Order: sequence, then C-alpha cells, then structure tokens
Amino acid sequence: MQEQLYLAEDKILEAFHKLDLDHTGTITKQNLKELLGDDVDEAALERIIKDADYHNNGSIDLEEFKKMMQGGE
Ligand SMILES: [Ca+2]
Repeated sequence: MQEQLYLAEDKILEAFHKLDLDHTGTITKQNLKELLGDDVDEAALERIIKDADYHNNGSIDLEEFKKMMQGGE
C-alpha cells in the first residue's frame, strides 16, 4: 500500500517536471502552449489552468498539480 502511494507521487512529480518546461516550479499557460503548440486554443489553456489553480495566481504549482492529479478524494 505504502509503496503504491509513493510510486504515484513519483509519477506525479515526473509529470510535473515535464510540464514545467522552464523549471520555474510552476506550470503556466506559456508552458502548456510551448508543449502543445501555438495552434492550441488559448481559452482551453486558460480553463485547464483555472481548474487546477486553487490559489488563483494564474499558474499551477506542485501542490495544486498534486491535487489535480489525485482528484477530489
Ligand atoms: Ca496557482
């Protein structure tokens, strides 16, 4: 059980670092844009950020990302 939890945490961390292209410790709309390409819908990106942005500061930090990945338990 414990090991499974740890593994999940590890995977989340890995995913977070992949998305945080400029290694600022937060995932921004700009990060997602660079990752997904310029033709992606700006409003869709804003929605993704807003969904996870519990602190309402316009970017997703690790804490917020974890919450998003682990869902509302
Ligand atoms: Ca935030």
